[in-house]
Amino acid sequence: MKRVITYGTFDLLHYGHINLLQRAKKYGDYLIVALSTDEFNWNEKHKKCYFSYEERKHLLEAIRYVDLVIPEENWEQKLSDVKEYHVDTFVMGDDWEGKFDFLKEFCDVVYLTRTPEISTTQIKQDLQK
Ligand code: C2G
Repeated sequence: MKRVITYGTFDLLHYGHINLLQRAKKYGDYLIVALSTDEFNWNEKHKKCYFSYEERKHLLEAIRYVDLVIPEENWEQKLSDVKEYHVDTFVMGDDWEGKFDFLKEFCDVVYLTRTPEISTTQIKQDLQK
């Protein structure tokens, strides 16, 4: 079984996220999503989520490409996650290009193109018009 992992906040969930998850799943048979906790988002990413961790987890678990959702609690857990979950491929959007190349000695590292023209920031701005 080929295992894939990706990380993110996924709030507000949109088709750019779905595109990423759909393409990430193609690299294996089992896709793990490490979902940023509310605390991690607030303290480290300075993001205030609209949906709570549990609500975002519920949404992700309903997506056919996702097999497991685990909490992302800090920036440093990626290597231990790769080892603990026997990950073959680490996937992120290319806005993170190069940032996780240190994992290359432990697994494949793939950066996928972001879906243009959609972001949570854009959604919030459009809703205020
Ligand atoms: N994404 C995408 N296209 C978009 C928006 C997002 O492909 N239009 C991808 C991002 O590149 C990322 C994933 O969807 O791979 C999740 O995006 P975010 O929830 O914004 O995640 P981020 O805040 O980048 O957190 O430790 C890594 C971080 O947790 C990543």
